Formats: sequence, structure tokens, C-alpha cells
Amino acid sequence: MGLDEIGPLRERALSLIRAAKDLAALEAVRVEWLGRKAGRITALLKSIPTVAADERARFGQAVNELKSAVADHLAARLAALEAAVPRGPMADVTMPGHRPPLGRLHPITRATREMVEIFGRLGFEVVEGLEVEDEWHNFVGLNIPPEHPARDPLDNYYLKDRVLLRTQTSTVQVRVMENRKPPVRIIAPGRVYRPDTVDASHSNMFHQLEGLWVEQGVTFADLKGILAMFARAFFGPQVRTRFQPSYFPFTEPSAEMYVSCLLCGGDGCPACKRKGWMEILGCGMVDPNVFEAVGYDPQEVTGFAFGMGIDRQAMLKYAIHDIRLFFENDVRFLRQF
Ligand code: 2U9
Repeated sequence: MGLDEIGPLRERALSLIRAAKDLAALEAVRVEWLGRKAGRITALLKSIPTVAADERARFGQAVNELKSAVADHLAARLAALEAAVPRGPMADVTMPGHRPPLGRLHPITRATREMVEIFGRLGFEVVEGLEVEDEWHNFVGLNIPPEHPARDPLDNYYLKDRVLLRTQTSTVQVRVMENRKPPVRIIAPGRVYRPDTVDASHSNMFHQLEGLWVEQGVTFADLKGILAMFARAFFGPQVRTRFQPSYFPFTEPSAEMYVSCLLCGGDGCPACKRKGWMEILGCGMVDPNVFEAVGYDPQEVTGFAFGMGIDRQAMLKYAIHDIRLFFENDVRFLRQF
């Protein structure tokens, strides 16, 4: 190739670069001219040593100038094509971000935590136990005899002989007393299971919070004081409390505690069936037979116990009319708490 051919070559290369319509076409031009293996200018550069000695310097200079010119034009065209690539509208960095949906506590969890907090201030420690229990801890240790209707196999979820889903969290208190000496001042929140027909006020799984205080000299006055304080802390300082005699196999004497109606304040309304009072829990002095079953001396210690449905308290407090709402996982309901 002679010197005089370099000028036309340059024109040809630059016109191809100008004509390249997109990045791919431009890259094809680059490969054709400057490609490391078979580029046309690359071949010229390699041929420099074969040129006659008196021509070599000028030829080399011309080829190198050609190479720089082509490289410069390629770079300029590349920048122009890239600038022209259509991009979306610029992000508006002043716009507020997307807030991720926040979870919240389930109303049962909220009610449980509030109860735990109140009893914590009153000196009660939280204990948890097993949901699968044996008959001894669910019935025998609680002074519930074999012929008691609560032991009917049809009223319990038996998993196998003498093993069942607990029907009350009292099993936890029985286990604590078996393993610790008095004093004992505990609450046991947790799930319990009964094969009830499900309706607006019954679920076959619900939640209980039970409590137990055993020590020398604990009296029914302590029971009344602690439970009245709980009711005012949980439902509000305006509530009044009333105790009415009742019967449970594991307490003697036993009572049910009522609070003045949370809706009408005691005047009587449909929510309290015009009575002015709502029953919220059962309680009593621990039966001596329960103490003997766990190895405590009923001559030495006395104690009181109580039990309440957490679901029921949450329904009263948050004015929820159907227990099934707690377990349907409908976020339209859950979002309200
Ligand atoms: C021990 C001894 C006694 C716990 C008690 C009740 C009364 C009671 C019910 C309320 C509504 C259960 O959720 S509910 O269906 N509970 O009325 N529970 S006294 O008595 C105990 C507990 C443990 C060792």
C-alpha cells in the first residue's frame, strides 16, 4: 500500500463512522478498522517494517495519524450515540419514599402483655408450660375426680391414653408447686383446648391467664385486693368489682368476680343483660387436696388462685362481638388494633 492511498482510506473510515446509526453499527466499524486481529489499520501498522527503508518513516507516521484520527472520531461518535440513548424521566429525589406496610400486635398478644405487665407490678412472675399434658397434671393434681364431667373423653382432645391437650393452664401451676417450695407467686398465660362447638363466644382453642399465690398467711382479703386492683388497671379506674360465691374442684371457697358494666357503668344495658355487672373471672382459695397432691402442707401455707379467658377480656375491653374474629387472620380486622 502506498502513501497516496492513505488519504482516501481515511475519508472512507470517517464517513462510515458518521453513518453509524447506533452503538452496534459503530462497534462493527471499530472492529473492521481497528480490530486487533483483522482490523484494516491494524494490518497497515503491522506492515510498516516491510516498507522500503526510504519510505518507511513517512509511511509509519501517516498510518499512525490515520489510526489516531479514526480512534478520535470513533470516541466522539460513541459519546454522541450514548447521549442520544432514550432514558426514562429523571427520578424525583424529593418525592417521599414508599413506606413498607407495618405489622402490629395481635389483640390477644396486646391484652396478654398488658395483663402480664399489671401482674408483674403486683409481684407475679410469668411461667409457661406444656400444651400437651398428662391426666395427672390436667385433672388429678387439681382435685378433679375421675367421674367429673370435665373428664369426659368427648369434652377433651385426647391424643392417646392419659395424654391430652391441656384444657386449662392450671397444669403450669401444678408443675411449679411440684418443683419449688413456697412462696410461689406466678401467672400462667397460654393456649388451652376444648372441643366446644365454635360460635360467637366459643372457640375450640382459646387463651387463659391463671394466677396463683401461695405463702404463709395469704387470705381471701389478698385475693380480693389483688383482683380488684387488676380490674381497675385493666379496664379503667371507674370499674367497681363484686364477688359472688361459686364452685370449682380446685378452690374452696370459690367465687366469680364481676365488674360494673363497661358499657353502661352499671345502669343496665343489652351488653350486661340489664344486670349492670359482667362476669370476668373465677377465683378462690386453693383447695387443701391440691396442696397435698403437690406435696405442700395445707397446715403451713394458704393460697389463692384465679383464672380468666384472655380472649373474653380482650372482647370486653375492645368491644369485639365475635371470638372467631381473633383467629380468622383477616387483616381488615387486625389492622384496627
Ligand atoms: C391451681 C389451683 C387452682 C385456677 C382457677 C378459675 C377459678 C376459673 C375459668 C375462667 C374462665 C377458666 O377461661 S375460663 O374458662 N377459670 O374460673 N380458675 S380458680 O385455679 C387454680 C389453678 C391452679 C394449682
